[in-house]
Amino acid sequence: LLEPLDDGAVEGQFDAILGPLIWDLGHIGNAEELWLLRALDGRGSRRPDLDRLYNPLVQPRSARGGLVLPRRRETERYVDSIRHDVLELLAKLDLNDSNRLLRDGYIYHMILQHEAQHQETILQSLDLRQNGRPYPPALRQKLPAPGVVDDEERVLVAGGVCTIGTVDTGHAYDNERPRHEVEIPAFQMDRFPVTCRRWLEFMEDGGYRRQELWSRPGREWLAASRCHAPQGWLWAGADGWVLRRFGHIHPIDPRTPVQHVCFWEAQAFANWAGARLPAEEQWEKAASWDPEAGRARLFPWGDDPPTPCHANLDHAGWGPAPVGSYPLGASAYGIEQLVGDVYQWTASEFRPYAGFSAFPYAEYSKVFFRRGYMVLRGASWAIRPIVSRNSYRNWDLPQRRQIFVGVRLVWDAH
Ligand code: AVJ
Ligand code: FE
Repeated sequence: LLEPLDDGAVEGQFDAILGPLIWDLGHIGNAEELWLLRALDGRGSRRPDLDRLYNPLVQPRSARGGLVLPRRRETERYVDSIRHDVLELLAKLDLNDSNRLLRDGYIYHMILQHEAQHQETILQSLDLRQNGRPYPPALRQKLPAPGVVDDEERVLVAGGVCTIGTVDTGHAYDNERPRHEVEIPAFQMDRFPVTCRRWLEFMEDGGYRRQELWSRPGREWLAASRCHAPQGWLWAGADGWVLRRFGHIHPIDPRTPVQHVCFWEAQAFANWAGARLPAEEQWEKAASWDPEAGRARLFPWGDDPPTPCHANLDHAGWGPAPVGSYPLGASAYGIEQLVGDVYQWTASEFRPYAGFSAFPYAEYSKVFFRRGYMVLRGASWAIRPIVSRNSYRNWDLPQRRQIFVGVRLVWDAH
């Protein structure tokens, strides 16, 4: 991801809400050292001076641009030498060990997911960047051809008991446990994520001006940010709205899921549509529950890991794919593009499930509970498959829109 960029782009900070790219790179290596060499093998810190610099709780994102960090070459040498030692140690270890960190390969999966999450952060920065050369990889893979669909179709999810969360100990984060039963009354859900076509209709109907559609904090965000379209949408006069993505200008494909809207915008859109944002349990039931088998699936389509036919993941599209592109990725209820394309905002604040216990460290989830973070569900086109599953919980502050997030609505069933 960093290779096409010059040193100035890698070492500089584009935006106060994200650190410089070089911080993410060094932090990826430092986390790998901490867990895969120090915690697993009892080694001492290789560079004690770096541990504080790359500790995210000591250095909030806004402060990272002001740090004196190792330069690019030195950082690359550091992460390469960590990776070298990690692979050497891995060849000697027994993953069936009774050590809970090692069992089922957990700590390796955690560190792989951690790197993928920071790759996504790097992509968020590159997408936000306004000056600088367009980022080169505009499109890497050919996506499946979309079918013709009704982007406002709704699906009924019958009421009843289902399970939420997971018992998986190989990949899932602590916040996805314990698995528990929940009774969820019937509801209707969008078959697809909200498209740019629907979002444009909201804008043309005065969505960003009609105060009654916005919550009080939403109105405050609207007044302070002066936003009147999703991040990256530019008014091009006679050409209407166009999209700036990684510095490239594109026409807006009305069939693609809207992305880069904050929670307050998602909420106003839901009010405009006479709908609501899903509670995270509603989202998970729609994605995972198989009513015939009476059990939860790992992915919407079943238990097999994602392929490029199931979902737009793994940087495949460099943006969301048109709705109707992934019929093979439908959940048991027939709801599509739950995983892949864009995360979806939920109405739920990030909290622990009853019986939560932090593992392997409190700084992953626990310090973020009940701090005003909202839960995002699903997986974006910018995340790796190893971080995509029905029980995965992502979160961010309600005013954030640099994330690859969109909207999916629910309605009462009648
Ligand atoms: C779960 C994506 C919100 O990026 O802040 C990375 C993941 N945690 N390093 C984040 C994470 C520690 C986290 N999110
Ligand atoms: Fe991290």
